[in-house]
Amino acid sequence: MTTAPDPTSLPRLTRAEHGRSAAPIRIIHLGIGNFTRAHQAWYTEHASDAAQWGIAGFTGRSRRMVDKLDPQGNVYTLITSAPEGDSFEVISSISSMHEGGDMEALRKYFVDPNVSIVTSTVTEAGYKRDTHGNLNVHDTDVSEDLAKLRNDVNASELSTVPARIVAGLEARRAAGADAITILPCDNLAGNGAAFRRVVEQAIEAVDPTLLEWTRDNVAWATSMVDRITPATTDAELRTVAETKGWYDAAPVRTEPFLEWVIQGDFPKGRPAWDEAGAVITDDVEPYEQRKLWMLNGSHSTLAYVGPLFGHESVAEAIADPKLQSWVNEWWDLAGSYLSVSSDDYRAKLLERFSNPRIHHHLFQIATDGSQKLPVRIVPVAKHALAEGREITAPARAIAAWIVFLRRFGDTQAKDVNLDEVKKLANSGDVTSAVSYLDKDLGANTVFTNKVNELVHELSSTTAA
Ligand code: CS2
Repeated sequence: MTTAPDPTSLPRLTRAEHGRSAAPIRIIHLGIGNFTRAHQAWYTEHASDAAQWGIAGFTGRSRRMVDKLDPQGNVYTLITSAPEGDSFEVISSISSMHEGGDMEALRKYFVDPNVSIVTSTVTEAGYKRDTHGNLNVHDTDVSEDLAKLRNDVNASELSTVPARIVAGLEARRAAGADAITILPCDNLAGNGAAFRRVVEQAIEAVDPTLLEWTRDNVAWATSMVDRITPATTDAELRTVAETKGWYDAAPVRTEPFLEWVIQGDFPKGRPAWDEAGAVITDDVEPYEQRKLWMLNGSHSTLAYVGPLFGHESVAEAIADPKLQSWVNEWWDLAGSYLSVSSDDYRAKLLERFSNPRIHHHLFQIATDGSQKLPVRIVPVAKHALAEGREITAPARAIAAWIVFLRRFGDTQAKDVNLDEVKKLANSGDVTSAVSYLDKDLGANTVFTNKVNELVHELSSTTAA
C-alpha cells in the first residue's frame, strides 16, 4: 500500500501554471466563500466572454480565504462530486481577493467605471434587517457604521454590508462613474428588493442626496442561486493532492447540479452567464419560492431533527425512513403553495440530498436558524394556518429548532443571535421562541400548541 502524499509537500497550484490569465475586474463580490466559488465563479468561468470579466472577491470577515488563495494567484480546484465519481477543474475567474473590511480596495473598484456589477452572498444575517424587513438601526454595528458615515463618507472601518455599499456608492458618485447593477445571490425571497430596502434606508440615514443619484444609477437585480456546497475539509486537500499532484490550500467540493435564475437590468453589461446555463427571466419569484421552501426548508428541517437522531450529514439524515417521511410531509405542504410544479423537483432533491460523496454537515446548515426559519418555514406555516390545513410539518421544523438549541446551544449551535434564541428556547414556554421568528405565528395558539406537543415528542423520543 502506498502512503498518500502530504498535500503541502507538493508543488503549489498557481495561476501561472494551471489557470488562465486574470481577467480585468468588472464584478465586485461581497461575502466570497465556497458557495460563490462553486457557483457564480463557475458560471463566470464558463461564459464565452470570461476573459473580459474578472471578480474581485471580498470575504465576510476573516482574512483566511485571502491568505489561502493569494499565493495561488486566486485560482483553485473545483471538485464536482457525482455519486459515481469526482471530476476536477481549475477555476480562474476570481482576479483578486480582499478582506471584507478593506474599504480602500472596495472604494477603488466602486469608482472604476468598468466595474459594472456588485454581487453578494452575505447570508440572511448580513442584510441587518429587523423583523419587518427594515434596516435594523438598533443593531449596534449598524448604528455605529451609520454614525461613522454621517461623520465622514470616507470612513475606513465599516463592519456592515449595507454601510459598505453606501460608502461604495458615495465614492462612485463622487468619481463621476455611472450605472452599476447590484445583484444579490442570497437565500431570501425577493433578495433584490430586500437588499435595496436596507441600503436605501442606510442612505437616507447618512446622506439623502445620494438617494436621487442611486435611483438613476443603480439597477437592483434579483436572483435565485442553487448548488449544494459543503465547507472544505482536509479530505478535499488530500483528494486534489492524490489526483492532480498539486497542493491547493482552498479546493471546493460541490455537487453536479447547479441553477441560477436572474431577473434585472445590466446597463453596463454582464458576462454571458446565460450561455453557461443561467436562466434570465422577468419573474424570478416562483423559482425563488420553490428553491427556498423545497430545498432550504427541508434542509433546515433535517438540520435540526437530524442531530437529535444522531445523524451528522444530510445524506445520513435523508436515508433515515422516519426523517425522510417528515421531509415528504413538508414537501407535500410546501409544494402545494407553489405556482410551478414541484414533482420532478422533489425527486431531484431526493437524489441530490442522497449523494454519498457530498458530506454536507447538518450543523453547518443549522447555523443562523433565527434568520433562516422566517424565510424558509414561516411563510408555508402561515398559508396552511390560513386555510385550516395540517401544520405538523412546519411546526416540527420549529419544534426541532427549539429542542436543538436546548441540546446543542452550549456546544455546536451557532447563530448570530445565539444568546437570545438559546434563552428563549430554554424558557419552557415555546411561545416566545416562536414569536421571535414571527409575531403572528407566536400569537396563534393552534400553531404554538402544535409546536409545544412536538417539542415534548422530540425531546422524549431522542436521546439527550
Ligand atoms: C443550506 C444552503 O446552509 C444552508 O442553509 O440550506 O446553503 C444550501 O445548501 C444552498 O442554498 C443550496 O443551493
